[in-house]
Amino acid sequence: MAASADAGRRSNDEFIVRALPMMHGTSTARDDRPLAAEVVFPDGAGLSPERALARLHAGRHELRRALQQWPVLCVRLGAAHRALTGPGREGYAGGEHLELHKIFTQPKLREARCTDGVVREYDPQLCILNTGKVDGASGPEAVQWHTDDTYCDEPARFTSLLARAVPVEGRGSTHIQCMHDAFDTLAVQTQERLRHLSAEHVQIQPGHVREFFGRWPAASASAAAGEAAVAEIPAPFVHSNDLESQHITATHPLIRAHPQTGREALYLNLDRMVSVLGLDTTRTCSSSEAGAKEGDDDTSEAGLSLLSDLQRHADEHSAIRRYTHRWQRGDYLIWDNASVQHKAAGKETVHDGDERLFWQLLAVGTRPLTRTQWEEEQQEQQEQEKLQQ
Ligand SMILES: O=C(O)CCC(=O)C(=O)O
Repeated sequence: MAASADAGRRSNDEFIVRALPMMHGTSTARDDRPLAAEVVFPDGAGLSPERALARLHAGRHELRRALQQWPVLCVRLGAAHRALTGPGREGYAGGEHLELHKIFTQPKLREARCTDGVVREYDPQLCILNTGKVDGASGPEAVQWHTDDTYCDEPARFTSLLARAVPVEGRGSTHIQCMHDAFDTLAVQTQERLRHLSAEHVQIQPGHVREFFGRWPAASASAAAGEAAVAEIPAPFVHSNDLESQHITATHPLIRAHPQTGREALYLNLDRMVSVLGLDTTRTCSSSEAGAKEGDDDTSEAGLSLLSDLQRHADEHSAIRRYTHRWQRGDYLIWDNASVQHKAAGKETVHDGDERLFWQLLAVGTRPLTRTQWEEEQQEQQEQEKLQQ
């Protein structure tokens, strides 16, 4: 399949990949490329779902390259998705989502510590989450900036959402921002100090009880499908209210190198981070962007205040690129968790009675590395390759 292209737009006979406009932050010194692109079918309205998937599958190498170029990619399935998930096909399993996800990446099994204390992985068919439901009483979840799956040792490289129901007129958007820009716009001395810090992430913050297991069948598109799904959940996964004692934890650098390019990014998820490690050895970590103060006795509080300041820096700096995704039903949106943070626009952007429902899948990732570790790993790989020649 021949692909012809310029920097912002690539096309072949079967689909077109083109850049999407950003909302803010188009003028960073290092990088002003758009964050997001969309994949559209020139003859979309009449396309069958099978044909759409076959085309994407045939163009998978081009699509994977596009995902390296843009950290956010949206496939506009439109009518093809409606046909796939219309009457009689609204079941829980989400096979089409999984099929699409595999065109781009390798699905990651979700991990949880179960009621018997053992950490287990889920079958991908069972790890499709319904997220972002709006029923008038509750707003969309995830309204603060975050990165997914950070409590795992090897957090998900990508997250994808398939939009099954969306509010009309673009309400209930998802915001995405570039964490390479967030790093680049810090003072050089602050960057250097942060390179020596790491943070502890927990699945469940003390005091939070999340109903993981109860959530998916309850929010499933049809009650019958939900019940069938419950019946399929293996016994150890049965929901427990005692999740606080069952959390998974991981420690990751505050500044991570992108696994492919090595480019550094701020790695923040205030929803899961509970402490900063290494602060006492970098006591001069003070600046307007990084608030831990020299001589601060309480490193725990100083750590949390540092994290808040860094997040505020990411949220407020005008040179940080941001993209707002205005959902259309049938959108498959995939983003690179090593490059961006995301959040739901929030309740104020939706109306009572709006429906907003996504399936979510994760992708296999690797342990986040500092730039130094990344360079060492690259060197080792090159030496291995030389030995094998
Ligand atoms: O509902 C949204 O817009 C965002 C969902 C989200 O945060 C997630 O899938 O991790």
